[in-house]
Amino acid sequence: MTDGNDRPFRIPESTLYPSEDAEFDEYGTNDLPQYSDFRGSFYKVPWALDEGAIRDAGADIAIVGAPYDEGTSARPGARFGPMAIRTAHVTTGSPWAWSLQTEAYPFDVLTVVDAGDAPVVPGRPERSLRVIHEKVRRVASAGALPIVLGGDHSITYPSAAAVARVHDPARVGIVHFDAHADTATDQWGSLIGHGQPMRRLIDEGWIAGPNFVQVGLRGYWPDRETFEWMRGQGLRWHSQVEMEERGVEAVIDEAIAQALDGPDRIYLSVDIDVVDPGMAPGTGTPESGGMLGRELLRAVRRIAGAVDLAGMDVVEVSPPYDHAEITAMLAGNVVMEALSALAARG
Ligand SMILES: [Mn+2]
Repeated sequence: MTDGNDRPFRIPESTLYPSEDAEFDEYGTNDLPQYSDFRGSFYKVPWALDEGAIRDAGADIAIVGAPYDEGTSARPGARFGPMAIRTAHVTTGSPWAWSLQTEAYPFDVLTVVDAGDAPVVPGRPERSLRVIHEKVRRVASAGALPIVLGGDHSITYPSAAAVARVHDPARVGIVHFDAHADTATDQWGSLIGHGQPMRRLIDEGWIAGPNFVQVGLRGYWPDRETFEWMRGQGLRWHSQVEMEERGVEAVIDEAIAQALDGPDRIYLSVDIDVVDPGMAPGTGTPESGGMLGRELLRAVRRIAGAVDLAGMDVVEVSPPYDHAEITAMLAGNVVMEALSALAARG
């Protein structure tokens, strides 16, 4: 039987395969899919575990894990955050990634390494924060920009203090994305819970109050007295409602100007709970009515593309409460947007 066109259908023989002999070494680790030959680092970047290795690599950026969640007041699990963020892109990521948003190859333009985790152990919270501080201090001293994967928000206290110590506190402002101000006096008597890090940083003089700028606040905590203390310190904040009324863009531009009113560089702290729990469910203290994921990514691109970063963290990813890696993937993309924006600056 013929339908009037008897041209045969033949799938062409592929010419892409090498000879059988060459097959074993056909792909290098970076050419394989992320899930194949995955060795645990962020986007398969090389490990550089100490200051010497970071210097030898000439690293521009170093990923640091801070697997600590003993400051959590409600739902724990953020100690698994660094592991989850590093593995979230094993299905889709690539060291050859090209950013559609900034038209840059982040890993091509920048030398990015993974410095591993701070040597945190359970049951010794003060020590854990001290070793996180020391790890971040070593990375920053070696000349790399630390991007710290939390961990609960307690880790911003030792991390931002380390960056301020290396760069000079007078030169560093903070833009802090969060549903919560994290400026309470104490948490059931503890000064180092995840509700306190911002007060510690200001009280100890690591960051000047007027250069401490918070974005995304909402919900029912902290209380009036705490906001009065914040006002007394000159701290500036922009609520979620303000972003809804003025637009995210206008608020971010103002936040940048306020953080840099004196300092010349910014430490960027991103609590993933600034994003609506619908888009970031895997977190310790979810708060309804937050930013869209894409709004946060756009804001991070704007900041990393416009100012000199001194350090950055992404915190409060709690994998046991996550679903389908939604939150870990968003946190990984926050890092990728910062890298892409930095790369676009050349
Ligand atoms: Mn927080």
